[in-house]
Amino acid sequence: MRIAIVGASGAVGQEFLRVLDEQNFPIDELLLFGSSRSAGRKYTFRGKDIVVKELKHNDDFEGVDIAFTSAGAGTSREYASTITKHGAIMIDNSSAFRMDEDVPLVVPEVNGDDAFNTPRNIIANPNCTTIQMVVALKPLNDISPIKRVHVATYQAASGAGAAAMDELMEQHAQLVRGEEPTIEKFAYQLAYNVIPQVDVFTDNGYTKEEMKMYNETKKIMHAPSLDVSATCVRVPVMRAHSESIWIETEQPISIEQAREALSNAEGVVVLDDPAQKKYPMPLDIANEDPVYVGRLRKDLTCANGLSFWVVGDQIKKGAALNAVQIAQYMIAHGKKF
Ligand code: 2RA
Repeated sequence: MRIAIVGASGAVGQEFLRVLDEQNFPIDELLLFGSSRSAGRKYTFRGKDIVVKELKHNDDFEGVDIAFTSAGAGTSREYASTITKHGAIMIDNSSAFRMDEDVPLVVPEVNGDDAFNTPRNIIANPNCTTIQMVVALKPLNDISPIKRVHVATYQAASGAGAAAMDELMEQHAQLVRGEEPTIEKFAYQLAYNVIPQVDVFTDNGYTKEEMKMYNETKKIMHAPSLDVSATCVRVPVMRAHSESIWIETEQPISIEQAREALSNAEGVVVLDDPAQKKYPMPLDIANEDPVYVGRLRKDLTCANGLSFWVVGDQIKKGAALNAVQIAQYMIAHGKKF
């Protein structure tokens, strides 16, 4: 297969290189694209050096089977037709097309079959916070439909990209040296702080990040009446997002039922032994593939309520890995590239 990565120098682009290799993805030729700034950089994949080409409106995507794109919504919008016009499937990590009716929004463990309905040759990869949440919601929703979700996120610097991760490290170093911290990527100093804002505010008082969780969950789970109220918070963690989730289901679900369903669910690992102080934490889950669930308990405020804690690597399952798994799902279910 001929595979392209667009945005190859970014945090997610670099993760694509690692994940494609780890997953032993079948690749005859890998093409890397980026902005004029990253064009000319060289990355090694399976022992071969590949030079990043500048993304341009030309025929570079002729013969490409799948293009994994992660270069921002503006770039995705501008280059979608250039990328797909010769038949390539574009699996896009940006927010550009997620809510378009003719673009499927896919998490393979939840709605993998939607990936086969691609009138525009585009498949959207959901936002990282939504991906890890719906992977955990699906097995519970299969027992009894979820009526509503409350969620508070604890989002790592990685969600804002490689430069944001550098900024967090640099802030710590600057503070230790007694210097003023550099603040460019976040609204405030993130080191030794938490910031209750991810992305910009919308008119209803929620941020765009919070509204992504609201809208994307409905689309992925085919549940237009499933409402999600989210508070998204940036925390001084390098990599892997955490989420505290409360759900209300139509029928009560016992802890035993929930634990069994989550333990058997694809892509989920239950790590939940309070007596042994065992629960998932971002420091341990960074670089892991599955979504981890712990702190499973009844919600004391709601007869049909459950509460639990979910941690997933934002760059992996929240971005590159989910996109690669979409392609793997399609291949496993008969798609010929
Ligand atoms: C963040 N959700 O964590 C974003 C990245 N897609 O900032």
